[in-house]
Amino acid sequence: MKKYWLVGNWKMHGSLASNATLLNAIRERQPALSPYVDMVLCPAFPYIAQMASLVEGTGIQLGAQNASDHLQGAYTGETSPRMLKELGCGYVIIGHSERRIYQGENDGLMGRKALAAIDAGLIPIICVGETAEERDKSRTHEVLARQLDAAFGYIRTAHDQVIIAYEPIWAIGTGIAATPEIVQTEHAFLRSRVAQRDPSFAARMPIIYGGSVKPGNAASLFSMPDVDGGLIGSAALNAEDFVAIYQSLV
Ligand code: G2H
Repeated sequence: MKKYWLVGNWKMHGSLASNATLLNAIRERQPALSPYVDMVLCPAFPYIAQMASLVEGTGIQLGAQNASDHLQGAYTGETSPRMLKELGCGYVIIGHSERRIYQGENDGLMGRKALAAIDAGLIPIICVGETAEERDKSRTHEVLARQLDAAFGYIRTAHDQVIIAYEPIWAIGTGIAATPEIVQTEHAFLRSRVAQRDPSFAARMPIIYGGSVKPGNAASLFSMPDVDGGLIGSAALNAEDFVAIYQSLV
């Protein structure tokens, strides 16, 4: 059976109390997880330790929303991927468009962060995606290729593991998801681009979709052959919606 990843990106939401409530509600609705669908929750940094203890023994995995491109040193305010690993994270989101837009992160930094994450033993979830303007100007593939190539300048396909998240910026938090056909086209493009470097790595590389995934559109998006799961934002903050999306994969 095909394996999927369902990643909840909680962004800058939550509190000690609401995190516990949300996790309990998810577990009540989905007490047992499928071996074919990895559920990963990515809370804000201050709650990583809290969530690590709450998910222990549940099968739910933990990820962070960002990490430094360094493993340690004089980098005030930064968080090392090694620290995240020590706290129980298995994954880290790298290069989310909200970090590119609001924190000025660029392709080169994204590549270095992906490498540091890998070196710390984390699986980077590398986000790529075009703006509405870039799509309108037929520049989508140029942009995706540039973002992907920057990251793969650092990734050693012989032994590293990464997940690519296709997140078209025009679909993020807008309520308007990309159509399944657009998602399939772009995922196939991303896979073919990586195949130019290493065909067997590309064939096994998970590519997940993010951008306004909801219970109503999840099944059709996930039915596409090159879609290996989802990166869920606002719907991940609602247990009923998140579990409904999970159940569309099992
Ligand atoms: C895209 C996604 C999660 P949303 O950012 O990364 O958020 O599902 O709210 O569009």
